[in-house]
Amino acid sequence: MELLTIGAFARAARLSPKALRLYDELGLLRPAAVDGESGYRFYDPAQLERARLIAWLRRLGMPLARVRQVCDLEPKAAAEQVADYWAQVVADTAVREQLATFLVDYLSGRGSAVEDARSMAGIRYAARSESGLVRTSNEDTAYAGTRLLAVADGVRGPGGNLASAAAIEALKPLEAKAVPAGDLLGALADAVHHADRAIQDIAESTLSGEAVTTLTAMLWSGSQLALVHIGDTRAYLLRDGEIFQITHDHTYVQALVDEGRLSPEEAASHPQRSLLVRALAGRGGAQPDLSLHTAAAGDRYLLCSDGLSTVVPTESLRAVLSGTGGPEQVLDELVKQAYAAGAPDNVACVVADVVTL
Ligand SMILES: [Mn+2]
Repeated sequence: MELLTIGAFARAARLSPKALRLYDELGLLRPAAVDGESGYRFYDPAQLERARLIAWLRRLGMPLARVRQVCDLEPKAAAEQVADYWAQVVADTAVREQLATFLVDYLSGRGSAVEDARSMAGIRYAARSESGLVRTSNEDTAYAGTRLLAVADGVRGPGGNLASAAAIEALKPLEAKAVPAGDLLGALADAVHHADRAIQDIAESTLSGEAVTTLTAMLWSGSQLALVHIGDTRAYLLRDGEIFQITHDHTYVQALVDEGRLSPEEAASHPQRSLLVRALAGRGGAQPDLSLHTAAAGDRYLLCSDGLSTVVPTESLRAVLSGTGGPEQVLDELVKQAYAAGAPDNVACVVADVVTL
């Protein structure tokens, strides 16, 4: 067996001798032999594969302790470990991305507080939840108050209606006193955590052990509004005659659309379209989307359950929201259109207008 010097081995592995010395010190890759007098390290060419694997895992950002584990595994188990590690990185990055977005919004919104106070004074709002024409029970809950708007769609089953009601109950304490703009997202995130705990209690009291709900809610502080969203309930903004969906459905079909494997039209009629990939299910670790928005006088917001958005096309929503009537009249018209389309599911909606006094 011909041993390689550290320099030759480093060149063959496309690593620096410094990296190899580090791997030796960390116990990741011991030289095959060390000269007793000079201390020179020698390597077996058969060690190249392990050296390269260590280098790749380090480039991936994997911590040393985990690199050591992976290197000692059979290829198949090692592949699973790398996949697990990467899934964790992606999840962590998504959380950090939200935090970064929040900080950018928050810091850029700071200077305009005085102007905001002039341009916006409050909201006018209305909320409604109806069973629809087919369902005999209503698992949807809708709520609107001076600072809080929310809809929740409980997944069918014994705990569904309790879960949607509990999710919104957990948010209501936020109405009691004004939350400073800088605390909006934190306050909402805490409330969602409480909601998840309450849903856990409900789940434990049902026969199936399950209680699941979506939640889409807004909390206001002056012209700043924080949006929390999990599941397939939605929030829309009508601004200057245009409609924007400002939430992203956490559904299996939306994920397929995002990956380019399904068109939005195909998704709309897909048999699995209501399958949720994220929801509040009382299992801890819920991952709602959180975002901060700046409202302007004249904005109109709609929060709704899929019982509305599935049967009334977005263009029709835009047309109704563009009407000159107040929130109650808009709700009348939205519900009317859902019923005209057969109202196969429960319908919950909240409409809020941003007004100057
Ligand atoms: Mn529904």
